[in-house]
Amino acid sequence: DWNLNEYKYTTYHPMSEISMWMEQVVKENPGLVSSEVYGKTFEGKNITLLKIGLQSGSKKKAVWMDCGIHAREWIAPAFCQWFVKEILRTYETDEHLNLMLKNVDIYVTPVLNVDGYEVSLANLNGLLAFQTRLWRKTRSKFQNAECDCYGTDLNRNFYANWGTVGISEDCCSQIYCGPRPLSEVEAQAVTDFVGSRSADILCFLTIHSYGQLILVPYGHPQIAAPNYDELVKKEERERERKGERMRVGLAAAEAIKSVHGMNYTVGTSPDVLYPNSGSSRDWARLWGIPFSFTFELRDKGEHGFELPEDQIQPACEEAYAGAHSIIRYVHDK
Ligand code: ING
Ligand code: ZN
Repeated sequence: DWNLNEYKYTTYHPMSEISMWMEQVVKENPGLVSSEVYGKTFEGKNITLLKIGLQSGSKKKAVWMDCGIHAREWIAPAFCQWFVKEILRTYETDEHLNLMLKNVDIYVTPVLNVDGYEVSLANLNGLLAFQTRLWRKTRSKFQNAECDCYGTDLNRNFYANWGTVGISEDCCSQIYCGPRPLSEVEAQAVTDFVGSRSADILCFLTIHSYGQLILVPYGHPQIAAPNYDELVKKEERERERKGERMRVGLAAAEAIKSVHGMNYTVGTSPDVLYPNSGSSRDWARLWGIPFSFTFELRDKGEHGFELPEDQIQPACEEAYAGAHSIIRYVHDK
């Protein structure tokens, strides 16, 4: 027997501990937190989310956050846990947060790519070769595929200009987009859950590392979905560059900076780095969710994916401020 006060948020945890943590969060916070298994991974493991919200008479809106879509980005699952912990710590005294939890349910998936995360984490116990620490993709392997490599890049596998730019068709590549859109059950699970509730979802936040970025749609330089008018696209692209989503992102970056002085860059991925297609962020936006952002947490490359544990706390503190700023905006709007 243990209680949540004993959980250490400033170390990285294997999936078994994160699962126990989720169970305990639900157990210690009945009426505020529930959990739901909304899919299974390729290897048949549960994909679990926590739903955080207070009972209220009215019909509720929702906010989505997923972490750990890429296996090696350990700070992301650590952040999802921190984010939940902070809400639990403050919701009774923070009046505005309390109000938000009456109007909005927050869905948090601490680890989406469970199979990949376990491969990357297994290195902790010295079970696997060093290289697996930097595993990124899922662990899928398709029968009759003429390929010896495992895994698809989940963030290239969504139904958003799938297979067009910033991808590889080589199944050994880190950015392999998969044999078809939604070939990955993990991407399908998010698509089903979010897609069926999209009318209620105010914002979609997907958490990665590293780079200290807040990315707005779209990752595709010229959105080219079927039936999508070219002129509308061009105008929409311009609007995205200057518009409300950019301003909300910039406000989040300001909030982040105010915590530990760290600079986050805001923009579309083609503007900030390079274009990509098939991301969950683009899919959510195309599906009609008004606000959709990718966070790339610390750092800017010094440690990269192997962010030291002594940076978990400051990285999470500032990212909490950024996420809170966005959620507050979409709620108050
Ligand atoms: N980055 C994301 C990726 O899927 C991204 C998002 C795309 C960033 C394109 C910049 C440019 O590649 C990571 N770190 O996974
Ligand atoms: Zn990533």
